[in-house]
Amino acid sequence: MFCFQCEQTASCKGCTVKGVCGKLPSTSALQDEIVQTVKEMAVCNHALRQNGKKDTAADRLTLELLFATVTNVNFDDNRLSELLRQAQELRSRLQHETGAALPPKILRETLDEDIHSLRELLLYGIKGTAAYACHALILGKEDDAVYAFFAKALAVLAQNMAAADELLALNKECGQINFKAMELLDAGNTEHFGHPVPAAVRITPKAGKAILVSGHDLLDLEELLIQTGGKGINVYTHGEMLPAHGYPQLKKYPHLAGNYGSAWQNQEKEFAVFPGAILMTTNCIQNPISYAHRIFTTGCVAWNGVKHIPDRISGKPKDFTPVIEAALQESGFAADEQEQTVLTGFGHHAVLGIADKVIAAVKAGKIRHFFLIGGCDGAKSGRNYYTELAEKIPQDCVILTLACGKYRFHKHSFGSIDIDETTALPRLLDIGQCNDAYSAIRIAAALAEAFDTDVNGLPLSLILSWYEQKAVCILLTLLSLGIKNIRLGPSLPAFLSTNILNILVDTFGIAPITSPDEDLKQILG
Ligand code: SF4
Ligand code: SF3
Repeated sequence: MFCFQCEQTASCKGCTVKGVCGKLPSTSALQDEIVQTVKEMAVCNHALRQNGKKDTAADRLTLELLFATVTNVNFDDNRLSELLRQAQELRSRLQHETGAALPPKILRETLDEDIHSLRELLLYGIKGTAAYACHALILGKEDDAVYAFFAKALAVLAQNMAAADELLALNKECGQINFKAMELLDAGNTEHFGHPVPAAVRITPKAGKAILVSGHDLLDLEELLIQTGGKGINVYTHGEMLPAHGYPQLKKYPHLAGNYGSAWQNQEKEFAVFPGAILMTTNCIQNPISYAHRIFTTGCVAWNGVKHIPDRISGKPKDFTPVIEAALQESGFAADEQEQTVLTGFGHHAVLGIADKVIAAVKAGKIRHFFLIGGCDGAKSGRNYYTELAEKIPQDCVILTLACGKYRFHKHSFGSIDIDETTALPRLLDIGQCNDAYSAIRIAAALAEAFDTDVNGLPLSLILSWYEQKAVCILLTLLSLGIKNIRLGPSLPAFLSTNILNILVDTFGIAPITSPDEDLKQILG
């Protein structure tokens, strides 16, 4: 096997024996075959589109297939084999309909290093975008521009013809399309669950039976909340599900009791002692050795041998009865722990609602600088940088967070800034999940307009931590918007060649993180 699509890849080069994530060679081979078949499907799909036709089944299956190959999503060879079978069937049908010729498979070893680097950057950007588009589709939002780009770009990747310029342009377009996908998801989430409002979220357990819900899928959470109503079960969020507490249509459930644990890489320890059932709605899942009997997967996420809750049929809710029964069989929490809370819910609607006050505070010198510390968490020790940085940021600066990297420091007390006589602005504002990078961009664009500048002219620094392919597509979006001087860590992607990295540094000023003191000195002077 060979895989170097995520930040924890072995020796910062590539996983060749077994994935650091736990991916087995058999799983890796199935995922490679799925990606190859998706590219071949795209050759036919693109040909079909050039003839003015479309195939909705192919467009939608493309999202699902790619999402299944994202890091920490699907480790179940049986489910992957079934997905591969569906992909092959669809490819054959499309090939028959279009008469498109399938190009020979490209061998990695035969590619120029820089071309390979740009192709992988594009593929991972597309995978991340597919994940967001998949979430949006679940909420009834889709856009043909996304599907048309996937067909075009994946058809290019099926062949070894594109030069560096074309691949660079496609990477930029991928960033733009991912913005569209995140916008669709934002519309799906906010139309369905309301605009997030600032909310204090309990992070200590309450006495009683318990279900822990992880991942990004808010509709799964809502259906579970409805089905657990009146059953004496408290529902807790985990990881990327934390921002759910800000949505009016989710926070209204009294048994949405709080948030438990921290980021994904600590789950083996934290899930082992959680006294209830666990539901994984998306990545990141790890090997559930000691709690396999009480963890469930649903949607795109799967683990060999773990019970999977089937998809909705004809719009009917999923049936979470097995999760509820498992929770009732476990002991639950014996007693209430003393209440502690963290804040979330600072999406674009909430922040822009007080934009005038924030702008006035910046002009009056009460807020010196904004730091967006966004992105994924992971197991590497270098990630302590983000904790130290957050702690060292001066008191007159505001920290914005999104995605699961915030678990390193969001329980610390950062205080607030009195921006006028009546408003104390918390110094740490959690915007939401990784896909809420859309919200961060909306906030930055509105501030830029108010200050009559562009985002690069704002007192704002983006300090990102990456782990998997969703972070790659967000990075492409930021670059496609012309955002410069992003600091990236904890290590740079293994799939970027020296030359491609140099292009990113020269064009966009991307810089690796150094030390919190050094970076703060450079940013604040
Ligand atoms: Fe290795 Fe990451 Fe690929 Fe898993 S997803 S096999 S850890 S590079
Ligand atoms: Fe985290 Fe997996 Fe990326 Fe959505 S849950 S941010 S790593």
